[in-house]
Amino acid sequence: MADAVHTRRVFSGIKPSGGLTMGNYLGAIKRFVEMQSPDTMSIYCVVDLHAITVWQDPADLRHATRELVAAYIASGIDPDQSILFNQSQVSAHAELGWIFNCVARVGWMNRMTQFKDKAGKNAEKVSLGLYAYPSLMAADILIYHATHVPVGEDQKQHVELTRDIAAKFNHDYKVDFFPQPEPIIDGPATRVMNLRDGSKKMSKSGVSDMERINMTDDAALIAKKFKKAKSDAAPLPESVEGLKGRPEAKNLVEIYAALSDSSPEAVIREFGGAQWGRFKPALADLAVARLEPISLEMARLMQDPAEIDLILAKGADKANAIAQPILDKTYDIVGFVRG
Ligand code: AQP
Repeated sequence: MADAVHTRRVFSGIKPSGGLTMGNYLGAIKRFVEMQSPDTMSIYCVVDLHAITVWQDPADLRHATRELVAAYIASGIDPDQSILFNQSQVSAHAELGWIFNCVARVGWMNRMTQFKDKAGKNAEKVSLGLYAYPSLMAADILIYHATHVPVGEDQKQHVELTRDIAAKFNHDYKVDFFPQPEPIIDGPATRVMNLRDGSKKMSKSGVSDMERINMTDDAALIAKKFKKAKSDAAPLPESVEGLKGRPEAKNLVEIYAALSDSSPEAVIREFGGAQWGRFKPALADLAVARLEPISLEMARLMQDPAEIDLILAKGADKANAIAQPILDKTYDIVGFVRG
């Protein structure tokens, strides 16, 4: 299914399940932008079907969907170069998702750590959709025959499951139809941690607003959150090895490295031995310099929701044009009769 011009197909998505965090930006969007290139077909999705695996107020979901599109564009995703759309407008995702529900095994789903984390002690009460989420994610990727999937560390297991589903489908139907997509997990911020607890991931749905930087936070709030971010009593170490066993310090150094397009080694070269009173304000200034232009542009784009909806509709047309033939072929392979 290789495209004549594009040597690789990149797919990734983000849930419109609340305000975007700096974790989503550094772990995903920033890297999506870096992967746009003339030899790449890049397909970036607002995965609204995934968002409703946890209850979303309809008005909030519409707002979060448009705001996520605004964030993609404000960060540098070009809707003329990349295909940008929301998942629910391309029904092939859900249709292939059902077929994959019948390919994936319950035992595989039971091993998904993200489900365990999100369901917690409440596993009996969460939606069936949350449990089946990884097979829909496999469909999101494979409905485009995507070859590369840039994600944060937390999604690695789901991309591995996608590979298992593709292999089992090909094996069961004796075809060589779905490719084995590669997760792309690189850069210094593949897992940005919670600012108040370095053992937990920074999430949109985290309980306290102080534990995350939102893409819409203003300069004063960003400075306040970094000032109050948990650190420890020691100054910054003289080498990156010294970050071992210091999760909060490691996280702040990695955030600085990602925001400055450098590496933890370079940050330690500059700040090794510094006290938090020097490092935290420098980190806050850097975050404001990097994030404020994006949030201002997001606010500007959000003033014209009709334009955002038009971008999504055009993107959905392009996505449908790729997805539908792959779904048709899948239906033929499975044995569905169509008139
Ligand atoms: N803290 C993070 N560090 C690095 N990458 C992250 N991603 C999410 N959080 C971090 C990456 O962002 C992409 C989109 O994620 P998602 O919104 O689809 O789902 P998620 O991983 O469940 O994100 P959240 O923020 O934790 O959402 P909620 O709280 O609603 O469940 C993925 O590539 C993810 O790796």
